[in-house]
Amino acid sequence: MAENEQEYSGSNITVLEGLEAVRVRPAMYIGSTDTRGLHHLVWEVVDNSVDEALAGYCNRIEITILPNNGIRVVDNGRGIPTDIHPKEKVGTLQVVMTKLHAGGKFDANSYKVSAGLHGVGVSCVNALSSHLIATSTRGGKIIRQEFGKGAPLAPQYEIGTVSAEVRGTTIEFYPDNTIFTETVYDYETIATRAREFSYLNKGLTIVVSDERVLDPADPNIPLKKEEFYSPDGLGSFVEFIDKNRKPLFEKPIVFSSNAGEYPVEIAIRYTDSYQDNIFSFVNNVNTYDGGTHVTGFKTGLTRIVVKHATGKISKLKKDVEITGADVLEGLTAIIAIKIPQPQFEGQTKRKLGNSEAKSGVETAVFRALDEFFAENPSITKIIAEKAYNTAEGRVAAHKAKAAVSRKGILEGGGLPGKLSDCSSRTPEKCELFLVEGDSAGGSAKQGRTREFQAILALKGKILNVEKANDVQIFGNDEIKTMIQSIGSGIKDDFKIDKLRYHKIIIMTDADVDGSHIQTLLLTFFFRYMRPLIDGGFVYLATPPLYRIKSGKQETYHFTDEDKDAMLKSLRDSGKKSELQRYKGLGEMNADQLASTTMAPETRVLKQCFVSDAIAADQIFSMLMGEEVEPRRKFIESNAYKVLDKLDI
Ligand code: 0RA
Repeated sequence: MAENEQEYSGSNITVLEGLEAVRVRPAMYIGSTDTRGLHHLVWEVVDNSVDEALAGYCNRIEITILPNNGIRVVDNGRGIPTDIHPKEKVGTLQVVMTKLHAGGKFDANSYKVSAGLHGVGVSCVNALSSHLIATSTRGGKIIRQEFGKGAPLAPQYEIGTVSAEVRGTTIEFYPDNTIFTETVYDYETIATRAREFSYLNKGLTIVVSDERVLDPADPNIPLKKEEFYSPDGLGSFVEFIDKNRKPLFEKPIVFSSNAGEYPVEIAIRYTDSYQDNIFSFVNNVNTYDGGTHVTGFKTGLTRIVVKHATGKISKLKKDVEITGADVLEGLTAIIAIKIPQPQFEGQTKRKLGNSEAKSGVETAVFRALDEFFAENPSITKIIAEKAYNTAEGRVAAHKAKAAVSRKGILEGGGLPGKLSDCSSRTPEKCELFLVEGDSAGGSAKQGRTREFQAILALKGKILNVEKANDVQIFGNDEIKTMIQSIGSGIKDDFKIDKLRYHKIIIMTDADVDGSHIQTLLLTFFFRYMRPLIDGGFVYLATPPLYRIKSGKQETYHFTDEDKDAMLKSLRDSGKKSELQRYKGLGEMNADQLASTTMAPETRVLKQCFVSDAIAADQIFSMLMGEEVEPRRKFIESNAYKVLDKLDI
């Protein structure tokens, strides 16, 4: 036994050396140590369970948020092997949990889930957890091993026996709060991702529950618990995404095929939207920035729609030609491909690079839809008509755009007269304030630091881009001046190196209209200048809600609690106070606005980013879509919740 223990502690040391690297530079392995990194630990474990499902051994995964913000993931896969690993001479369970990149399966043929930062392995989760308990049920035995900061606390031990058919893995972990800056799990974030997983893996049941808040009537029941299961996968995913839009035909078109050597599954449908919504996945992981599979899809779709549309209704509209952009308008699509060795590109590694995926998907789409269109003439006609209508609109918009372009707006040429620009020409230093209303714009102009702060006052509400076509968008003055001032261009012509300000700060009144304007502007950025949001260039200013004056002392307060506390403390010390509630930015003079909301030393900015593109798309399509009443209600009651959801 003594010998055994010596051997054991020997391997212990090498383990520590391997995982120490993860603890020293956690961001290199999981992206960050904030709330994103914290949730990344969950995906890392669940990815392993989904791998078991992909390999056909698992159909149920349970994710539980535990009372002290630990996580438990249970699956009914094969269980992690617990025999002695031939090379490492310790239990395979320990090897999987402690060897970097040993992660999941050892056979090269399985589809390892690894996109972007995913796939670094469950050992990283172990390294970044103060405590982790791994339990494997296999061969009739339930075997457990516990770890602290990645190091085994003891050898594996048997905790019970079961019949041999019962198999599976349970990983319970507690993120190390000396590593993570945020340690509270968000139920919605986990549930959203679980829903996505269930659509992408039809037949797989994923249960998410939150044991932090239990039913007072029955303490065995968590108040939040959802079960995600989709018998038909991607088609339902499209319906879910489109739930706030009007579809042009009822059932999404779903097909699976081989893209060269890779299996690909695709679902598409058209709606009356002016946007396209393409979501792509490689091995179950969202490729937010697209890549070769998406390029191949677009090319294949354009070719096949043009082939079938021509001759159908071209007699009526023979003078317009359908282009790729016309085929994309109003399209909702999901592309899910499986690639054993995916290559990811770009700064965030969210873009597929494998060149063979392009031609593979293109051919797959062309062939599958060629057959579908031949067999479904009524749907083909709807799609053809939509594409021709869009093409006609585009030709009209081209004239509007050309007018804009001549003035250099899309090229970032001249600057609009309305812009009070800063004097610096170093974009990293420069800030653009988008200010609600001319009067606040005036105060902002007086209060700014001219060197690096530019002011653009916006008149009232800006155009709702969710409900406008390109003709209206390029004809809108507020939007034109914004595009011109920002300088980077839009959509496919967006060039980040032309960006004139690295902080774009939305400054509106702290009321319902103000949050509506924020949402309109964010919708515009999300749809037309998405890299601005992804790159973290967009911010919200937070003006104070109250000013309290007591003698010569003036204080500003951003929440009701804060204001009440101040009033109480003044009252308790027998001082008189005068309370002013700011109804709008315009009530502050230039000095006050500058010191409370604009000066870098004293202001509070909220950085806007979108953590989940599908959730964001739904919120924007709901908020900005056709249905007026639910939207109005939502904005009035929930405006700030919406922003929370977007991680703002
Ligand atoms: C190594 C080898 C095998 C499965 C696993 C690891 C495995 C890891 C995790 C993590 C969470 N759930 C998991 N389920 C399985 C293959 C086992 C075999 O060949 O039987």
